[in-house]
Amino acid sequence: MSMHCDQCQESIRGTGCNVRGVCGKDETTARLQDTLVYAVEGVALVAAGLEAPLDRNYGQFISESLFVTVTNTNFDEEAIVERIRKTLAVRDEVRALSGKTPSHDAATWTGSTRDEFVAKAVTCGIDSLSENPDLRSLKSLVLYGLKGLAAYTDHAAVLGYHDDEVYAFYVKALSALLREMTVDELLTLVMETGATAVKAMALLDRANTTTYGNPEITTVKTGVGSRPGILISGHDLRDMDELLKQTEGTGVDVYTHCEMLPAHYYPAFKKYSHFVGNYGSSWWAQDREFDTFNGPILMTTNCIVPVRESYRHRMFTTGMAGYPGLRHIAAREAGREKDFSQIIELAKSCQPPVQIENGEIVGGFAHTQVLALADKVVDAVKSGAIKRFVVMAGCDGRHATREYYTDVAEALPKDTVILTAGCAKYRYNKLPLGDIGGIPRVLDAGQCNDSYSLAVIALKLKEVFGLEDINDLPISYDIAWYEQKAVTVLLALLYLGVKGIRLGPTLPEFLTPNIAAAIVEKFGLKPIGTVEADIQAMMAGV
Ligand code: SF4
Ligand code: SF3
Repeated sequence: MSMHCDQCQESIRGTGCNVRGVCGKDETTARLQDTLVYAVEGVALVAAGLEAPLDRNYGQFISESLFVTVTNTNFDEEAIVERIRKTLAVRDEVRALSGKTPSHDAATWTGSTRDEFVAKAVTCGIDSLSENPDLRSLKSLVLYGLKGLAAYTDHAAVLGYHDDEVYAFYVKALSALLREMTVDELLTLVMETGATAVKAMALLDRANTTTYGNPEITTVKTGVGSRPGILISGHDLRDMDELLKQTEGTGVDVYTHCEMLPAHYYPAFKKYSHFVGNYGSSWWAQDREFDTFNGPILMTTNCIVPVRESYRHRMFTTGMAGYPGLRHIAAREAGREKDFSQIIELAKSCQPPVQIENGEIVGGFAHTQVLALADKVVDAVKSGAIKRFVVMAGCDGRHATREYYTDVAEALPKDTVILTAGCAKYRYNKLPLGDIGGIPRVLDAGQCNDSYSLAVIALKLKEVFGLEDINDLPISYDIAWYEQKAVTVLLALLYLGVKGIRLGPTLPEFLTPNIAAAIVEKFGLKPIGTVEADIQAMMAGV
């Protein structure tokens, strides 16, 4: 048995991961995830036969199942086996509702044991998408875009927000992956994935801001207090909300890690005095940082790295996240909050965190906050005080090549402003880059889930400056990617007509030379180069 996974930037160059994932995913888990994706495609295939729109519960279920397969989200064989079983049951339910049985195996295959599901993957992994490498490459681009999309729609659904058009697109696109398609058909589907990504990101933005308020400019402390703490990571704001409520008055503090940092920017959360600050940095440094944190850690989504023995007993997962041997906080029962009491009890018996830094991070520049400063920003552009904006959003990762982003941030001329979102910011968000007339030179909109803000800001500036084309704005894009949500954001930007995006540290392994060349030609997408050459080109608007 072997595996084949190429969905993230750290995939082994030339072959993809085929013995064990660089992320730590083993063959069995990789196989099970392939089978889960195939089971979800089966749901979509039978749902295509429904007369009525897909019920929202099924839309949410599809989102959850795909989210499980996003890089670094779920490594737990047992949880994935159970999810495949449930997905097959959902498929059969939807098939019965439609009254039609498509002749494709995805609509009818059965199985119930781990071994059957592992064996099934031999015929339904990514290699089965097409025998033609270019077609397989385009199908992979759609599939990975859908996985990122699923994370967004799951987060929105958790807050009670749904978009039936997005759910309908899952049915259309996932079932399309099961049939032969031409390059042109697939290119159209890629663009539709980008269009749907914009809708899903807008939905999530509405869900977050309606529920928790509009992010505000906030200074977040990176030092620690003297009480025991709980560290919460991942992207799920409802978990954040309920953890803060349940820890209030218990003598336990709450700290954010990695992509949970932007929770500090929301009015609904910043009001808590025991919400102390952010501990540590990016996801890939978690093994060191979780070690010194001393208290329990709650992982609400990706990114989990292989768990060290030293903190295994105090690490928990919830939602779609999972890791073998860790305790998992169960889903909410109808009308009730999740129960975090065992984490809180454990925290009370732990030592306070060891301080590893003692500074501040400023963020909260989501679209409403930046647009509130629009006059100031526009004046700064008109007066020449701001020459250029550089969007450096996306993901962080382990490889030393990502020092490029630190070097770019440091070397950019002082009259440039960096717009960011996602964990990519940890490469430069603690540098003393200063401000321009009171406007910080790094404007952090929030999580990767908030990348929509950057699109709204660009579209608003286009309107304010009376421009016809978004590409006439003094904005360059120097994006870092790692997992599939970044693929989704990239497709959204391409759909919005943004040209000349730099993407790094490398172009996706899953793009064949032909497909990469086609995308480069059509959208002007380019791999990053040297720091000096890229800055020079960006400042020249190239
Ligand atoms: Fe490899 Fe990335 Fe797949 Fe993990 S998610 S197995 S690192 S390609
Ligand atoms: Fe980061 Fe995993 Fe992508 Fe949310 S936490 S941006 S990599």
